[in-house]
Amino acid sequence: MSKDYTPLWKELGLDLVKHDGLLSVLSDAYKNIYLSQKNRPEGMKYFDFVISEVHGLRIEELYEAKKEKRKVIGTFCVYVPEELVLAVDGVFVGLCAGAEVGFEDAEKYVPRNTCALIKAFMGFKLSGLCPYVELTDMVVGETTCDGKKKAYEIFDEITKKMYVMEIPNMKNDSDRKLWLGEVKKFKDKLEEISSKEITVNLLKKATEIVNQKRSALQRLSKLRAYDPSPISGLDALLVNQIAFYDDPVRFTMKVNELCDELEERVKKGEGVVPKGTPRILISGSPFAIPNWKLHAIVENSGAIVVGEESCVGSRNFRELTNQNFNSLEEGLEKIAMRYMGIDCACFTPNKERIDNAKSLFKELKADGMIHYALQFCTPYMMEAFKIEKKIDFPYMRIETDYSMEDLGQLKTRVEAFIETLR
Ligand code: BJ8
Repeated sequence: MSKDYTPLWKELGLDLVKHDGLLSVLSDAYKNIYLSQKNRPEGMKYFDFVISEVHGLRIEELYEAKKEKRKVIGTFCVYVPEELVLAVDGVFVGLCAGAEVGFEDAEKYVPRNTCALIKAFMGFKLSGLCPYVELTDMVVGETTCDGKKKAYEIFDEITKKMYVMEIPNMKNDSDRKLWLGEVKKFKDKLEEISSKEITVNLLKKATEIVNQKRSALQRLSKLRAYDPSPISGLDALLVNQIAFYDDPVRFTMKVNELCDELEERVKKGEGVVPKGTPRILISGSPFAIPNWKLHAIVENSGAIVVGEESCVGSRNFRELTNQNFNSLEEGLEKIAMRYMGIDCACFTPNKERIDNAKSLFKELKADGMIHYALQFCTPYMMEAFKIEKKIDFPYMRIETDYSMEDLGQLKTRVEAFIETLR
């Protein structure tokens, strides 16, 4: 880190001893998994820097933003409309949920058989390890899976900061109407806590910023379709993870710079692996940072990950919000419509996801798909079977969590799958 942030962490009430331990484990993992990769694009240096300052500079930026009376809004799901947060000049951040941290503490509040993502966000908070959650003015949850819904009730008792948006389970006209109402209520809530009014121009500007960010991520995704791929799956995953907490304008600029470099690589036929390396599309539960486990296994087994059909991936950037609106009402409708298009497994029916996964597979010229579900994530575990019956390409199902206990077993299975693709 560029300086000592201990006074800031102390002020935020973090457990300094445990926090030091966490940072040192993270830094070792990053060195082993990321910095050991060969032939990385120069443009990844920015993202390495962001990671090295994930609990440093970015936290200081958020702290400064709060001093300027800007509101920091924490989220756990891609259904929460970022545009509205930016329209009140707020800061939008995805909260820590991707590591096996504080599980013992979490299990005092939720059953052991809860998905790792939920236990992680509870654990990070309960063990005093997430500076982001301490800086938030409001944490926005959503009624997606049952685990999250119930965990948010408990999280509210602990943090007193929760605001929950009701996400319908279906996509009929009445559900869309309900969702539009929720988007409007969220706008009102943001206006209330920030004492700022969202005008049509502010909403347009915010929509443009978010669209530009998603367009940059789309551009990165398209570049991964080349064989050889100019970037590793691990690096592309990292960029997609950082999309949830970096400043959106700076992030977009850096992703576009990275893409310029990758385009040059493509022109020269340069890649991070030899042409013809087996190409894997991963589909399923989200990869909250720093969950790099499956990508590391795949890429250390002689294949390359070329895409993520996931919320930390295509589900986050596939659709832009229609910017052609002339009134606030129309703008809110376009936003509601855009987010209702997301194909999370929490919806029923959810045929779009199968269609989207199939077309992404084709677009990215993948050779095989690995369906990844976090253990106890019923929606994705169930859909894994459904997808298997509807596709005609090589496919394997994996259920895992954040622990390293099943590493050997997973590696054996993944290697065997990759072997069949050669
Ligand atoms: S839109 S995937 S981010 S809900 S992994 S907590 S589903 S039991 S995270 Fe998600 Fe929004 Fe859907 Fe995406 Fe539950 Fe599954 Fe755990 Fe999950």
